[in-house]
Amino acid sequence: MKTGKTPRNESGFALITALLILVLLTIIGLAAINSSKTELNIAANDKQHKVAFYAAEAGVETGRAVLNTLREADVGYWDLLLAQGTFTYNGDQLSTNPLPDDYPVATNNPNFVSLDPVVDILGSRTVGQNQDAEFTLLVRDNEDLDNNPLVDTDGTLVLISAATYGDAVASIETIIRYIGNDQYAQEYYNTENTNRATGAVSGVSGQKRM
Ligand SMILES: [Ca+2]
Ligand SMILES: [Ca+2]
Repeated sequence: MKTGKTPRNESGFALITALLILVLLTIIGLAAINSSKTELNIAANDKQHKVAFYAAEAGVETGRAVLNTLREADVGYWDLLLAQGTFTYNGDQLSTNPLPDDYPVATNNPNFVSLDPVVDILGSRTVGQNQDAEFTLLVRDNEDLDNNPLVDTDGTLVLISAATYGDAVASIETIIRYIGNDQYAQEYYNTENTNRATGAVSGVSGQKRM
């Protein structure tokens, strides 16, 4: 048996080099897959939030229509809504509910009442291709200087529409103003938020639509 150093094996060196390249390519591939997954997640979150936002927008339109219709029918209905009183409209018994504990967005005013029971009788709160986005509506009196949050003296209310779609929540707070018999309403978008950190659309504060 021969003793001494074994000569270096060049095919072994090539094998190690090939393995190193293979590991490197695998790492690059995995990083690319990871990056693609992140991009897909961002796109999915963005879509969810956009659907939620437009559902909230639909809620604003519905709330505005319901409030204007009721106001048109009887000037006292808004006060009954604020005070959670029961009244009859077109044969239906209507009444608001207290501010729900599980409302999807924070409100800083306990005078909000839920308009949902009224909307559920007069219309629908689900929207979207598969009716899988849902909005929920709150209403309260604005600060109309009569020291009474249960009585509206200036034809103006605050409406919040919060919509959920998947994990996303979007809310819009608006001012609904009724002037004369014109069914006039004015909206200010002044809140807009989401539970999702990624994919949130930019804020729309200060936008005004007549
Ligand atoms: Ca008032
Ligand atoms: Ca008012």
